[in-house]
Amino acid sequence: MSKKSYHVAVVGATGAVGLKIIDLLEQETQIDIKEVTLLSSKRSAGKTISFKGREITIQEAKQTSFEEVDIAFFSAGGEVSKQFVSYAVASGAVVIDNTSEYRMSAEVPLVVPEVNAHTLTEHKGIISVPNCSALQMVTALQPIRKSFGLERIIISTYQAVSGTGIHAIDELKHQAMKMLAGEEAKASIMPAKNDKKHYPIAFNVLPQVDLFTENDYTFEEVKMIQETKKIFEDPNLKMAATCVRVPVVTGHSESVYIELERIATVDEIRKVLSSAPGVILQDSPSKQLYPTPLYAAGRTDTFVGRIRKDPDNPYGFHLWIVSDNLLKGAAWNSIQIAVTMVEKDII
Ligand code: NAP
Ligand code: 3JN
Repeated sequence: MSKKSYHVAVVGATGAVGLKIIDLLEQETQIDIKEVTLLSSKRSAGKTISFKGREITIQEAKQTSFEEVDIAFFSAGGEVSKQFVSYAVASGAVVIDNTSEYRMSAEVPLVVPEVNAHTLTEHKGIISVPNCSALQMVTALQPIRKSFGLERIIISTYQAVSGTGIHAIDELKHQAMKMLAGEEAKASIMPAKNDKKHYPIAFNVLPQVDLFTENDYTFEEVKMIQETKKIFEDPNLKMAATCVRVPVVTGHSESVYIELERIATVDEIRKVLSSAPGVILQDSPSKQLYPTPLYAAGRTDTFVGRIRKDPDNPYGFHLWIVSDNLLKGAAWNSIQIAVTMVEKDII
């Protein structure tokens, strides 16, 4: 059988996620890429990005950009997906969308390959990539859930600024330099680009990721809860989230409390995690071994440590989960989806 080759498009090619997708596509050996189309807004059209030794000119995304495209990666925000995804699908492309635009649609698989690759066969042209904070959490919890059942999750996140995009990284660095020089640090992005007030993120911690919803949870918290229930196919799962922004460039960290359905020991949990796909156990208090975002940044796995039994609940455990929010949290998960679909011959 002759190997298929694919025309791939990246929408949001100049962004924090898009640039990682391009990096990973360059290294990818499972997908035979015959052509790459790089798309952005008018602002970046005409600039070039190097791909496998060729300079590729970025084009402004248009309804007609997807003719002949087989796989289209979208990471340019929900509005851009809303504007162009239907045209990409109508042109025959499979869309792998990093935005929240279609995640909760019943006909759109919301996929983390380590957890629910089986749902890919149900796709109707669009596959959604979950929110990064939900994504790394479900990757780490799936093996525990499979072995011991899962009743409840209570999570607090410590999210890196790159989750807000390339300009937020610049804001953190700029503020840090200003503050170290004893100058005033202006804030114009954090905690949420479209909110009324902005606070410095350098040398600070902000208990707000995205805008607030009507019930005082933020959209990030709501997305985490809804998406986790969809991925685990468990509407009865009890879950609450507090999402917090910290002055870290890359790598989201999460303090996670879980209540299991069956009693387990810490050693049993370590054992299931040590052989779980996409998970690396880093849990040895006597050696001060635990995951940190600086270590996780640039790696595609999800790291788990600080596993402890709850002192008051025999079904309760505490964990610390860290992953690169731009890789497993977005770009790497997108590539894994494409590779899985190529392997299953459904693309
Ligand atoms: P970013 O660094 O700000 O990049 C935004 C990208 O979108 C840039 O390439 C920008 O192009 C492009 N863009 C903006 N307006 C556009 C338009 N009208 N038409 C075409 N392209 C346009 O943001 P990011 O961090 O990469 O994130 C982008 C999106 O990905 C987010 O809004 C979110 O929906 C999604 N995301 C998902 C996750 C996840 O959890 N899975 C994580 C991060 C991000 P220009 O250079 O022309 O401005
Ligand atoms: O802030 C973070 O750390 C993750 C941000 C994700 C994000 C940012 C803007 C828009 C999303 C997302 O993927 O949930 C969206 C979106 O809703 O598309």
